[in-house]
Amino acid sequence: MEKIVNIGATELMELENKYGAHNYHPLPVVLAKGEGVFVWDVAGKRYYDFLSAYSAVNQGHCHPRITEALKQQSETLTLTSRAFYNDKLGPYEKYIAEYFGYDKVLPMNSGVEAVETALKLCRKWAYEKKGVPENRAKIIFASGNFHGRTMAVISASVDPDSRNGFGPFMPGYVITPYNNLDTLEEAFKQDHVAGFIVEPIQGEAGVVVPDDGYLKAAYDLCKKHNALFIADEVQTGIARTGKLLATCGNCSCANGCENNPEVKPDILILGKALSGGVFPVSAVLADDEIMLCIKPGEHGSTFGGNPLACAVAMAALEVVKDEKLAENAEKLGIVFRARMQNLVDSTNIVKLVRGKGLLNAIVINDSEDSKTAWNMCLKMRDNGLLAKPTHGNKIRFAPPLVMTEEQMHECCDIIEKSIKEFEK
Ligand code: IF1
Repeated sequence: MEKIVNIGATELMELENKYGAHNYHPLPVVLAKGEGVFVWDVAGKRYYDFLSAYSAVNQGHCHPRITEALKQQSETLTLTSRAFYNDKLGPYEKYIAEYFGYDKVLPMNSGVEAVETALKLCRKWAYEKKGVPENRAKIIFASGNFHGRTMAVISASVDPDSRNGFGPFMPGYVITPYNNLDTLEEAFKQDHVAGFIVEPIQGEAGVVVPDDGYLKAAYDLCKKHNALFIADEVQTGIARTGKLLATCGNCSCANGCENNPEVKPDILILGKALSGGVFPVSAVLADDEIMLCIKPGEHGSTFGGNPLACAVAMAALEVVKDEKLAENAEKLGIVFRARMQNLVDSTNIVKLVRGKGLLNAIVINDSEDSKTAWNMCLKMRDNGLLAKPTHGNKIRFAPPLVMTEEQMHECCDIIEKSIKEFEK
């Protein structure tokens, strides 16, 4: 077998195309290194990363404290399985449970596994505590959702790319419009509703921010109907939207916003930045009344709660607090949206900017099937900044949260210059 060394970008892209499944359509750039807010391609060209691996790299690429935890633990003990206890799991579980203000955590790996775990937990709670008759539990989803790629989760999708050709689908789901309390209330009138699962901001849908008060009112509806409010904060959580969690109230995160929540989800789902993007670490948090509905042998994962993940996740969460990343995301988000609003006001090519903290998107004044957003991303790449279009006419901007204000202005200059070339 031939060993491949030192080959260029074109050959590397051809290798992926020839030997990898065609389940993605990447922007043509081949990355070889990352540090903080920057990534470098194989030719050594530097870019600002405005995707952050879909918000997994909130702490910045290769954060030294996180990689140090990885190095140390990787030389000590990486995996025991849950057949035995390990010396990192308990301390990590205490740390993360207290960090987010819950009795218990159930550790998993990928985001979608944590979503599946939450759905199973919700059903189990409905049968054990709410008294729903066996196999009759219903879970309400919001239209436009993205919760991952497994069968149970795509069954709740309305996106044809996610669904078509993968049926039959999971029963027991109700899909209602996002950000609509009337239809949600209507959905709750059905029998045997176990819970409602929602993204506080819909990422994949193009960074759709619901009206103020929507989450609280949805939470209140859950309480009124004795159903669980499940927050998928895989993308919005861990400081991305300017607060530790997007469901938090307007408290100071560094001081523990769990004491003053806007909404305290009955089940909280976290992933992505829980490891700072080092490898898949996800978690489901809930209080005893719910979490203890799952008994030994009823759910699990070979890798969930492994000591390496525990060490990495603990370091990643410490960085978020110590470096005040929520506060920085809040501050820079205001700068970013003001700069983009200038662009909306001064050109005819950007329709609007929306988002919270450093989870933002612009909508291009062109149709969903146009190539404009894609071509803008190519132009930004040439100018040293990486972002990805979504749904044809939107561009998501989500840099690592360790950016400085000066860097943010430099980035906005790049975005402005690149986009202005497309003026009509
Ligand atoms: C891909 C989008 C982002 C998520 C929420 C669960 C998961 C995700 C709210 C599953 C994953 C991803 C996966 C990624 C693209 C990406 C994405 F564009 F599709 F919508 F982030 F914006 N809940 N989001 O956003 O987590 O199992 O992937 O760890 O390539 O599919 P996972």
